[in-house]
Amino acid sequence: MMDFIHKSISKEIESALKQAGNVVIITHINPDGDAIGSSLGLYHYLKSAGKAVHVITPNSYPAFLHWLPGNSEILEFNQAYAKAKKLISEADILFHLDFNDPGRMDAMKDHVSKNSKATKILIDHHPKPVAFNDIEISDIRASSTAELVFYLIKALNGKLLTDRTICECLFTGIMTDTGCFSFNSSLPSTYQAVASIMESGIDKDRIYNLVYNNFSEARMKLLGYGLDKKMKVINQYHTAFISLSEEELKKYNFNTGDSEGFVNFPLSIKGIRFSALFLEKKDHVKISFRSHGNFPVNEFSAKHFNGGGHLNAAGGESYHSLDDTIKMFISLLPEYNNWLM
Ligand SMILES: [Mn+2]
Repeated sequence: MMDFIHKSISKEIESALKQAGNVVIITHINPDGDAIGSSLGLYHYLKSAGKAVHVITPNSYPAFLHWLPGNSEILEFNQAYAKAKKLISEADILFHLDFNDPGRMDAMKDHVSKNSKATKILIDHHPKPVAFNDIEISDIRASSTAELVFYLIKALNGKLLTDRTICECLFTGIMTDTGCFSFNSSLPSTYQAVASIMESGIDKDRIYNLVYNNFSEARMKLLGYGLDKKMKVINQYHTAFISLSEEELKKYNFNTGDSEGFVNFPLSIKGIRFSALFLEKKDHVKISFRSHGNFPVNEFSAKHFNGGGHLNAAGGESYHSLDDTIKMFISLLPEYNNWLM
């Protein structure tokens, strides 16, 4: 069994919780399945433990996560600004879930740093967290933050892991952050957690359908268009990418989450080891990177595209035009020849 949660850490969290009345769980901007799943799993656990607890996200998240139990209780900072600010100011504990840098809180960052006296607890699996917490559970070996929350709950009060509501949320986090167990999922600990989660009686197939078979017709057509007309394969560098302009996204009635998973498709071409997706937004280009093997897309993104993330999955941003961004991307590839060959 992995020692994700050291005894001294769970003791510290236990005693912090004992003294706390108000707890707020914060996750990162553009929350994904792990951000929402881990936050709601912890939310339901803390509620069962008798805490006043709230989840706050910096902004909205895709509709395929809206079915999760507790979804309607989540506050979006940019929508419920006054209430969220008050809750953060009054919190005794702030949990920071699934991010390693306070900048990932976006506009909430300043409010948290100026107006919160809470004990700050990090639960995350991204590399090298910035020091902004009092207590840290940070482990890149974990498949997901949801897996770490599972082991934290197990250490605090494992009896509650029979709760189906908690387990549905944690399963969603693990499933989405591993691409249905296709990456970041080579350790027994992940399956030990999932085995225990299955004991709670969750309907895994229902969850899969709610998350993955829930797309609009327009999204499927955008994917088809992206693959057919907008994918470029650069065999020399084992690289492929898709780019979509603001106009193209508009034509397909683009909604948050519609491009989820697009970046993974080029990686299933034989020989392709590096994939990117460029989406033109109003004032920047949003970029996703994926790789097979050792090529560190988090370092690539941090160095050239204002981003970061995991070894094989990272995000980034560019403030150049879409065309210039792509030109820059292509021009960087020779530098990484040794990694990509
Ligand atoms: Mn995650």
